[in-house]
Amino acid sequence: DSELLQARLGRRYPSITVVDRTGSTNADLAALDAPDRTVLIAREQTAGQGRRGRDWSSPGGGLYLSVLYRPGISPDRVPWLTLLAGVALVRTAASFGVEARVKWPNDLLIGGAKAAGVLAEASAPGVVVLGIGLNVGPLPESVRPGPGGLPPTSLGVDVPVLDVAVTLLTELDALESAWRGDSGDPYPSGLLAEYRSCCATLGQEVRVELTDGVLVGTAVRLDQDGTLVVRDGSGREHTVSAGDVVHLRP
Ligand code: BT5
Repeated sequence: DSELLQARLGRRYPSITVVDRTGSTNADLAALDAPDRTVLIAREQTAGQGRRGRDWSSPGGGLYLSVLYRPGISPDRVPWLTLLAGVALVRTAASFGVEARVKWPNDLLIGGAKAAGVLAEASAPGVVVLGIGLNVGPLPESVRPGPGGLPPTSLGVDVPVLDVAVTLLTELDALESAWRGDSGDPYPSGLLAEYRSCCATLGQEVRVELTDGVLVGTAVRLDQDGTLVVRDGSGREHTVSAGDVVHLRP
């Protein structure tokens, strides 16, 4: 499998490993001193991680993929990797005939339910591990939302998981190379426009759980650095870089 994928993706990714099962592809890559764009794919995870200590259910039939990037991504640009992955996921779903949108910052929504999640972690200075979990085939009963979570769904296509991986890695490469390329443009305006067009959060009334309270308002735009700008009832604008966003009108 690994060699087949390597052949299909050429030199875009120097090292691609496919395993049947592991704990967490993000944790595995973070523990390696691996070169830029090393890819690890698992067909199943036993300890899949979501954000903030949450779990990612990872039964067989889904795609669990991590890419290690180094060096040259400054910490303030890391949030963009999450947004890039969201756009790559929307493009991938579209290529299999499925219309999907992104709930800011990291959930892939199909019909209002969550089909994929993204976890970008700075594992060492200058090293970022980008993890993507995507439900591909029929969803087992064991996949359940956590407290307050979105209902889960799946791409729902009868396609080999590794074919989906090839499309996703190809889209990710196209987006990430353009973004990280030597144009020196700190503001990826084309990407911002594409993100806007596939973002389900913008224009919505949202409720945001912040560490120091709750913010209710309208998600009006994304800043150039990828943060969400929410306008509250009194017209004041707040930037939200972390925190859990809930759509009030699904
Ligand atoms: C995420 O966290 O959405 C990030 C998920 C990243 C998973 C990938 S798989 C490859 C790599 N290796 C890892 O160990 N992780 C990455 P968050 O936004 O915190 O969402 C977690 C919540 O999503 C859970 O609390 C559940 O409510 C829900 N959930 C868990 N598993 C799910 C699934 N398979 N499908 C849909 N929703 C799920």
